Amino acid sequence: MSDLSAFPITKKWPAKNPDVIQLYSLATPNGVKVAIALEELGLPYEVHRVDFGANEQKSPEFVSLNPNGRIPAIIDPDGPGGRPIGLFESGAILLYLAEKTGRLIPADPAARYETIAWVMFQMGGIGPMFGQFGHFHKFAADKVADNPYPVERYRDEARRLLSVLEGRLKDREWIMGEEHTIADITTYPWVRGADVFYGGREALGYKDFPAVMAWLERCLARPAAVKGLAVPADP
Ligand SMILES: N[C@@H](CCC(=O)N[C@@H](CS)C(=O)NCC(=O)O)C(=O)O
Repeated sequence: MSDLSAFPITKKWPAKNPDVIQLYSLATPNGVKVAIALEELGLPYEVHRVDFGANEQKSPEFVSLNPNGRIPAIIDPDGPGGRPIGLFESGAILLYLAEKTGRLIPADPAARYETIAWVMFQMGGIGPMFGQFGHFHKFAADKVADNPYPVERYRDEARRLLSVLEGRLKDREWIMGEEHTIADITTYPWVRGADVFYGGREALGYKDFPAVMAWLERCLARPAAVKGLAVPADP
């Protein structure tokens, strides 16, 4: 049986099965990415719910694994060299899982780097900009009620990013063409989330991006998406 006692996070969230990947998460756009990838790969994992209501993501135990105090994070007991590894940042975790299994990323080196570029496009663009849009459009709407600038700025940037994605997807099934990859898995929870969590479908003009909408439907129809989007389940 694997010994994860070197990871203080396991004191707060004990591992029932320390031989499988430990996932610390919530069903947010960044959190579900890892669950979806694990479901796509059929890798066994144990999920630990990190309660934002109790600010658990900022607890010393959580921060010992991710100094940035944000979900998702993982421990893989079977990391490089057979030794346990802890990881944070959803993009890094997706890349790790893809490289560990040789799946969800093309084997061809040029296509592999292109996939990483699209993962970075989400991590540095879609995630942060959609997140700020959602903040001002929904969560802090009362604070900016007499100043339209923050919503307009992030709405316009989110729409610009959607138009980049539209161009990429108008003649492709998946972001990398025929292969469903971590580029898709990192991106679609955000396109879905801007609608489901922020109610942004109208403001972002989703109807103007038909290729993105068709791709989103294809992504959401995958069995791994159906399962992963509900991990961890609400208490
Ligand atoms: N770049 C990070 C962002 C992670 C992130 O922002 N997670 C959010 C949930 S989607 C979070 O933990 N928020 C809680 C907080 O900020 O305290 C990643 O992709 O892993």
